[in-house]
Amino acid sequence: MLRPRETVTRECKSLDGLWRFALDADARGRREGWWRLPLAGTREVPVPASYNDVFAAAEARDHVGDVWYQTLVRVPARWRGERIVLRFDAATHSAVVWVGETQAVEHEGGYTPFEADVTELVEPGAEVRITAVVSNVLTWHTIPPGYVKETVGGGRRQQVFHDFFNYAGLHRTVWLYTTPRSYVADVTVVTGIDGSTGTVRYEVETGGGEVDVAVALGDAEGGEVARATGATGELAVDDVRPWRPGEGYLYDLTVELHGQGDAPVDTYSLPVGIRTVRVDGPRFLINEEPFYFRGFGKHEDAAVRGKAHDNAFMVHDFALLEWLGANSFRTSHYPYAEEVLEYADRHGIVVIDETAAVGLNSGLAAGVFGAEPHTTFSEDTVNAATQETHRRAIRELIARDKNHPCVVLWSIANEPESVTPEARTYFEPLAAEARRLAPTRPIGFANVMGATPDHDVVTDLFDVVMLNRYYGWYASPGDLATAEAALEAELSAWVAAYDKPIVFTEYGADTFPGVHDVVPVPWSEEYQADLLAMFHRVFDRFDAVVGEHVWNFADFATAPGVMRVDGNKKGVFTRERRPKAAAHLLRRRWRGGS
Ligand code: GCB
Repeated sequence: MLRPRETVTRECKSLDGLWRFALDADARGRREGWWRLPLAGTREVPVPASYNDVFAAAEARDHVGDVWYQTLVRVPARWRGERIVLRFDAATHSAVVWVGETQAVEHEGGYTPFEADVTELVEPGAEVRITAVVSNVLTWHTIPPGYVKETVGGGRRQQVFHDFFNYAGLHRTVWLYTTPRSYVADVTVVTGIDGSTGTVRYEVETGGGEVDVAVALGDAEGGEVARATGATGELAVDDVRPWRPGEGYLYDLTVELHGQGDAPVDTYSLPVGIRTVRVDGPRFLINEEPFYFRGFGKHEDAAVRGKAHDNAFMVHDFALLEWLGANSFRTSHYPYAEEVLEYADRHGIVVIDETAAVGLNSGLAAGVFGAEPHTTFSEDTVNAATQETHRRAIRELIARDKNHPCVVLWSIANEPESVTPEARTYFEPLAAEARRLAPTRPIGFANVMGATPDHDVVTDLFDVVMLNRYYGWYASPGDLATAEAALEAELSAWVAAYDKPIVFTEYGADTFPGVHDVVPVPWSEEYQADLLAMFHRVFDRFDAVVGEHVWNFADFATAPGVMRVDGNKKGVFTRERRPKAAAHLLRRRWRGGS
């Protein structure tokens, strides 16, 4: 799915700003047709933002169900004759959208975009009312899953099976944009390198009528390096300058559609990084060179705005990654804003791109998150309908992110149950689907503690072993000697069982900033640093370990619970991005190479 871009034939109008807003605790709006009139009440909400923390009210923070967003927008008169599209970059977790009185689009899945051709629903020059009802409800059939509990106090509570706050709302930009009536509908590129020659295989999908396709590839200085005609083809680039970690060199693929006249009917322009990715035994190769992941599992999370995309936080987070000497991160536990991937493309930061499939694990759900005891995979819990949603989530992730050079590995789930025959039945077709859709990138999933090679039944379906391990924290807290021995033993078992690269996608310890001790006491800043150093000692003993992603980059909000003090404190930075002692340890390791 193409990101909206301004070109000579296209215009984009962001609808970000303050929208009218209403909580709908009694679920009346859909019945009463709230889209037909201006929303009642005086509340306004910023877009993009999670709505939960912007109002000083528990009814907003803990709301379960529908909320309503509404705005009035004037469609530019000069858009007459154009195709007009309304696009939501994200609505968490599901939405129905009306343009005026007409339902235009609905979508499920809180972290991927959706759009509708609204040409027939708007009048250039006139104002139009756009209304969206957004639900934060998670069920057994959503990704991520959850369920709603009726409480004895009479309220409704959202039970989640994951360790981050269930922020909701319009988290990313809403756009109105134009294309000509005949338009570039999609572009897919696959790049290769052979000696000093780069290749860009491309495929252009068009909509709206018979047109001829022409493509041209320009370098970063604006010079043309290759051109071709036809909806599919391959471009060769002499003396290619590859995209590589630390150097986000991008070419620009301009796609033009031609009709009768001289001027192009439509033009779209796509940044392209030429690079290869491949797994070879235990090595992870980018441009045929071994790559070692240094970085974090992150979250889209900040005070007040919750999960909304924010350019200031984005640039600052990337600056902190650079300060540390990190070269990569994982979009734990959902697809991040497209702005983030584009930034990573331009700056040569490597990304493990994850779906929102977190919480498919009854052990954790009941043990850690207080859910009722249940079986993960069953008719009544995670079932064929959930699997279908999950399949769609994989498709939408790949459709959105397939052209980003920064993405080198798809993670199709975080810590699912992976030790039962049902898990294999569930994951076999999903892994196959990811491979079918994106055969040029390796695939993986983040394996949960306890799913050791003697119990796990799905790792053979994947290319990379991704381990989330909490030795020294959830296992043997305060005893790093025992933790080190256990980690080393488990790692030896993985190396013996699989000839695949191993990336530690999580390891870490909750740390309350400002707590210090002279002996290794959990929650102190010294303990976090000692624990990370212990993991690093063990990693360095194994060639198959090709990456270390600390959990987490920064402290983040979670549901309240006895395991969490004002959120998860495993950040190397606080939620405000102040470094804990461990940040300096990582900087020494990652910048100094020691
Ligand atoms: C995990 C999860 C992550 C949690 C983390 C923790 O294994 O993948 O979402 O936040 O552990 O801190 O417990």
